Amino acid sequence: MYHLECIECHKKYPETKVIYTCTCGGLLDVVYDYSRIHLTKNDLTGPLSVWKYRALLPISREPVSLDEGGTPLYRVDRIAKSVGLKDVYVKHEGMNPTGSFKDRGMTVGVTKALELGMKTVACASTGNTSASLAVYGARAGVPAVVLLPSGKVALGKLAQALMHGAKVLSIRGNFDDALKLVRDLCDREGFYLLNSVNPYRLEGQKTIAFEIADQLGWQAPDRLVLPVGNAGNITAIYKGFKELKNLGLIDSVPMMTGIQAEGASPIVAAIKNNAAAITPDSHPETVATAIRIGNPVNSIKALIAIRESGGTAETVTDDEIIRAQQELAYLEGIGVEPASASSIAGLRKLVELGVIGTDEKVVCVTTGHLLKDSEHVLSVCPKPIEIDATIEAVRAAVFSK
Ligand code: AN7
Repeated sequence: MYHLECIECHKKYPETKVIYTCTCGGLLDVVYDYSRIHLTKNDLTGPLSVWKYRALLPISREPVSLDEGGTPLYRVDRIAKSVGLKDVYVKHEGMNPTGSFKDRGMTVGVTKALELGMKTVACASTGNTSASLAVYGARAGVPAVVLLPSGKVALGKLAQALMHGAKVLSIRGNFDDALKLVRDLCDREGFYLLNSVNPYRLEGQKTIAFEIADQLGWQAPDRLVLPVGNAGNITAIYKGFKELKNLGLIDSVPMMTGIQAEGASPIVAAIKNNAAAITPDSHPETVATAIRIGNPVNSIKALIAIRESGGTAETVTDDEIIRAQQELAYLEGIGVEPASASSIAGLRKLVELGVIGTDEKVVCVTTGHLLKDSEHVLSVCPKPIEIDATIEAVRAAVFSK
């Protein structure tokens, strides 16, 4: 029903082969025989979840699952008004079991690890991938090894990786260094690599597209806006929408619009310079530590997704990210981590620049939950007002300016 295929030289590999990139160095895709997949809207009734779309997932065994997916799509009229649009939605991926979209990839990826008979799973991570891998490793009963950039991982994410029993290694280097090391480690030790270079992980993440179309009544929005780090998610979501279009379930694919932090923006630079490939950034820096990535492994796929769909890419500053995070929190009651807020910051900037038209229906993906990074919250919000335990002090404080 499916195989792995290089996006550069189109060499094919059987789905039973443990391989992450082609012998030519190209990225791999999972390619299905779509002529054998007959899926209609009537087959897709019932509650949302990753495994609702099983006909389009490369797994035959019982999944390792914690009921991932099924995240809310909120209409956000106050944000829409604030940025000058009419039709804006937030797909809040922070509502997944571990608080980020990574769970969609991990339920598929860790299940694939079991199918392939792998004994240990591993990843490098800016935080969320490690939290998710630790949790799904625990659920599967398979040991997990995670490599993190020392001192640059939000505490909530680190806490998850530790509590769920992963072997946590803190690397004196950045995410890009950690990814290089874990790829080497997996090659040497036969561990299963679950970074987004693994095409099976992206298969899980493409279900974000399926759910959005499903929630909008089998329609694609005009535009999808999301944060970009290692560029797996933008690639995966684009593939998801394309598959729905191939199957005749939707008529169009949204303009894929990637947002990066100004201090870590190689994909935006490549789009603006019309370059065939990115120039890696050796010193990425941003308050949004989740996307503090200078050499995105899926950049070639992401450039294709953005260009083919007629989308774009834009940077936002750390201050713009924090403002967007606060706005989403107090205007709409949606709590997201800084990286996720970059989608809202990017939306505002692209409307101001006239790139996003005022009649567009836009979905912003918020990738991770507010509670992932509470240290950051305490550093940008006013402190609690500490007072004596008397009603006079309470009343004075309540009405203080
Ligand atoms: C909240 O956890 O790369 O462009 O190692 O945690 O698919 O990489 C996290 C990425 C956006 C970027 N938002 O997604 C990791 C990691 C949040 C994230 C991204 C991440 P990709």
